[in-house]
Amino acid sequence: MRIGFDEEQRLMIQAVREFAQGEIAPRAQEMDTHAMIPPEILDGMQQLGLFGVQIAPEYDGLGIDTPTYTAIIEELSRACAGVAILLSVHCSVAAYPLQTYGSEAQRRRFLPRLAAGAIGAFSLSEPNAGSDAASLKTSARREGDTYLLNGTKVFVTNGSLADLFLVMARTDPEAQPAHRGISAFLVERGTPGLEMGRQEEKMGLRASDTMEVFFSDCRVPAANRLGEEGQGFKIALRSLDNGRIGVGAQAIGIAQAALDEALRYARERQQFGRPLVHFQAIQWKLAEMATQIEAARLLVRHAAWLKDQQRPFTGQAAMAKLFASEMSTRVAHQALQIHGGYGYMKEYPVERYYRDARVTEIYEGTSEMQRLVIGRGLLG
Ligand code: COS
Repeated sequence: MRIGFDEEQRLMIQAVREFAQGEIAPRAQEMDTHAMIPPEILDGMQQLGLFGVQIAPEYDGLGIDTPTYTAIIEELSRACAGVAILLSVHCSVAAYPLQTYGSEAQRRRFLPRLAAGAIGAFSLSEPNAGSDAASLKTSARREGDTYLLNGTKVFVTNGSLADLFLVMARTDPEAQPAHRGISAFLVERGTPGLEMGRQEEKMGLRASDTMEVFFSDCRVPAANRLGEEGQGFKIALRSLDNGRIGVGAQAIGIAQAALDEALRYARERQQFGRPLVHFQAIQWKLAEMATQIEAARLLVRHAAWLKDQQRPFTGQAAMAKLFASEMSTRVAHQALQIHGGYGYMKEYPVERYYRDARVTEIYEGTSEMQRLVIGRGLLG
């Protein structure tokens, strides 16, 4: 595996860093308070080509490699983890499965739109199907050259903004095992019967929108089925493998921001007549945080590299996501501790990093599910 980036990759990452620090970071607190991402930020992302960052050039994307993509997600996340997950979901679990499993006609129809800034979403979880995703109940009944979708999806990231939803629904209720009865569909915003439910009020990651989505006799053309009937669960799991690389990168960005703030604060804050950084107890905390971040970064980049080499990456993506997310929570915890009482106040950003980090241990597969995937890999 090559570590480091060439000139072109570095320039792209630098451009995203400048945008993230110049335009996103100053508004991160406001986005957290008001639970929204201002349209100017989405416009800026569009101008940088970020919505097409991993889409192949023949479909109007930038076709950027996955390690560089992880660095981009990290830079966005350092500024605002909610903006980072908007892009990660769009790229990893919407555009990627479309590019990987879509017919040429589907790719030509949808990918240039996604590359130009139409936003993608992924709808798998249901009120009673979370970790046990194969037990989902949303149905897709074939009627002529259409399918009729009925059911409820929850925790849909980008729900209120998305133009295209990748939806997993059951086409064969009798299939054994049950996952072989699940198929994947591309559902466009505006399709009658696709309705938005409530916007979730979250502890963290508040800039990112998380919606309930209802399908009530939602008629979708058969031409919008992604892959074969019964292939939907595999498409979902493969998309999540990819998504876990993005969430790992997001977790690293949050941790890096927490470390940056802890370092800045520890240099300024004087106690017992000296800046905090002069105390070895604080230096050790900072050293531990930096080491953990670096380890997570290498795991994420390695999983990304394996994916680009067309080699199996399920286990490595699970390891990267598991380690990076738990690391991010620990690092944000220590950054808050270094801030003492001020860390608990809204005036400083560390309390936001602490809230934002926590969900990375939960979504796109909990830490327990990552351990299960890794364990199964070990057992063959
Ligand atoms: N990529 C593609 N296919 C995969 C896969 C992967 N990473 N992992 C498993 N599969 C296939 C298997 O080969 C199997 O297919 P066949 O029966 O045709 O051989 C099928 O998927 C089912 O595999 P398995 O029996 O291992 O599935 P389980 O129901 O036991 O579930 C876990 C496996 C728990 C790992 C899976 O359900 C999971 O990842 N759950 C978490 C879901 C999640 O992340 N939810 C959050 C979503 S964010 S909206």
